[in-house]
Amino acid sequence: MSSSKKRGAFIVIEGLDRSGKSTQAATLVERLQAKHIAVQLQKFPDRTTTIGRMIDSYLRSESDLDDHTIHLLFSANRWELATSIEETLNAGTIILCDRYAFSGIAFSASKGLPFEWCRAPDVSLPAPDLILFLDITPEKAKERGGYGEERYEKEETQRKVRQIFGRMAEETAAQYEKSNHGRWVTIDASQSLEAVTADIWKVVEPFVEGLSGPIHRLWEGLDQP
Ligand code: Z5A
Ligand code: MG
Repeated sequence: MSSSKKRGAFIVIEGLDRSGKSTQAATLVERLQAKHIAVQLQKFPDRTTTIGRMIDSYLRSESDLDDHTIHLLFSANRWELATSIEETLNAGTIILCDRYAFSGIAFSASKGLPFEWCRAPDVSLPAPDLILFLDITPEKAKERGGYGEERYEKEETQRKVRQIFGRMAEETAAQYEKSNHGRWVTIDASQSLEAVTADIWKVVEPFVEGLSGPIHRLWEGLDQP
């Protein structure tokens, strides 16, 4: 007896500061809702939880934390929402996620923490079915009104972060290809808003009807030959 019930796709939007993640996420949600497709927007950090409020205070430089501590808090913020993400996906709703574990690695590793150490706490989180990486140079991003007041919103940090995202793009694409699950797609985010929206839609469209396989686990089995 086979069930034809499908789950929702787990779609993550990643990218540098000012690459347009939140703008594109909002546009995509509107488009899906207009087509009566169930979708839920999730943003990380989720600043509404107790852990999220500690992160918010750190990002605004209202409190100081050791680099390891803040890294683990970002990861804990994802873990505290992991069960509800899985339940939502299994109920048939798409989750559109504005930043995820890839940002966690990129920003902490840019401060000098070892890459593998940064990845460890996020191993086994729900794995995205699709990662849309909005790529833009820090120079071009800066033209969009300059950087803000929060930590990390500096050109030099953004440059290092972009390098680490580049490494993750290669590794994740190779791993996803090997496991025959999921996709990492790099989008040129320096284009006009409309052009970026169109590129995103082309990649997202095949995912909107839902998926039949199980939700995968992030980076599990990575060390196995
Ligand atoms: N962080 C971390 O360290 N560890 C973690 O695990 C996680 C995060 C999850 C806060 O993130 C910080 O947390 C972040 C990483 C770190 N630090 N930095 N940098 P956040 O998500 O709250 O903040 P953000 O995403 O970095 O900033 P942002 O300003 O929200 O960027 P965005 O969402 O990518 O951009 P946007 O708001 O959609 O657009 C920015 C402006 O550009 C806006 O005026 C738009 O109208 C304009 N825009 C957008 N697209 C275009 C195009 N195509 N052309 C022209 N103008 C455009
Ligand atoms: Mg944003």
